[in-house]
Amino acid sequence: MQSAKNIVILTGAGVSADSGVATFRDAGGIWAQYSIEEVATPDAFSRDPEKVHGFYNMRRAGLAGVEPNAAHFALARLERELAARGGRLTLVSQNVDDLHRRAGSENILAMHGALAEALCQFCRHVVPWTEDLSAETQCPDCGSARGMRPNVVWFGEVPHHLDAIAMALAEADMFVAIGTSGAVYPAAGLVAEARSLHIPCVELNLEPSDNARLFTDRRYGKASEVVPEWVE
Ligand code: BJW
Repeated sequence: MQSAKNIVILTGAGVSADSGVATFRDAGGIWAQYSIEEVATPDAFSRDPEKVHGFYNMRRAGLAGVEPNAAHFALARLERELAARGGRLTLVSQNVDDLHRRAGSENILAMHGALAEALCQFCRHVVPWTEDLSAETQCPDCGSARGMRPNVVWFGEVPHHLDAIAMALAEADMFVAIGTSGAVYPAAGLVAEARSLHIPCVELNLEPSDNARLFTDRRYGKASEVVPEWVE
């Protein structure tokens, strides 16, 4: 790590677990309590927008009570240290919480969107959003009703910033995945892309992910402990 200058770090729900944010696929995680088909697809939203809004309103409200943990702060510190020695950290986050930003990270590519933003399906305007959404919410830009949705990426939708992620990876001399199960593509495919570029690939997780065998270095434990240790 000390010799790397351009690092791409992919984060998943596990990096926020020690802040009290639920993960998706761990025992008791979000997908054990809610059906993906009922809350996290465009079809679900067309069928029953109030149910989908209820799911995301609950999670958005929950963000007000959580704080970044030592892993988020360590990554923000690493970004500043790399910048000071002429390098760059690109933080590719699958998380829709805003804990990386609140910890001080700046170069964040939020590939699955943001809970604290709303998207108008008619005019594609994205606005910061901290209140509840409902099927009646009007777009503050075009005035349309019934078109506002959480600005998150559902199954079957194309994640954000894919070109920027590919460019950052092409210039990286190290790839790191933190707290992600490796179950969801295209994020789960980044380690294979990184390996094809012959750069070191590090997994930091509570336990081996689905992709663990693809990494050249692995460290297991809670993100709030393992990440600061790795950054030191
Ligand atoms: C800790 C810890 C601690 C715990 N410390 N660690 C068949 C094959 C291949 C692909 C597909 C396929 N069928 C369908 C697809 C595509 C589909 C997909 O991948 N499906 C799979 C299920 C198979 N993907 C898509 O649809 C994506 N779009 C797409 O493919 O578009 C086509 C396209 C792509 C590219 C170019 C052109 C076209 C979109 C995926 C959208 C995912 N959306 C969600 C919801 C976001 C909104 C919301 O929050 O509700 O994103 S699903 C959910 O999973 C969320 C997460 O970002 C994502 C990944 O989850 P994550 O972060 O890995 O969490 P967990 O819970 O899975 O894992 C937690 C990890 O933390 C674990 O490893 C724990 O061990 C660890 N952990 N505590 C450290 N304290």
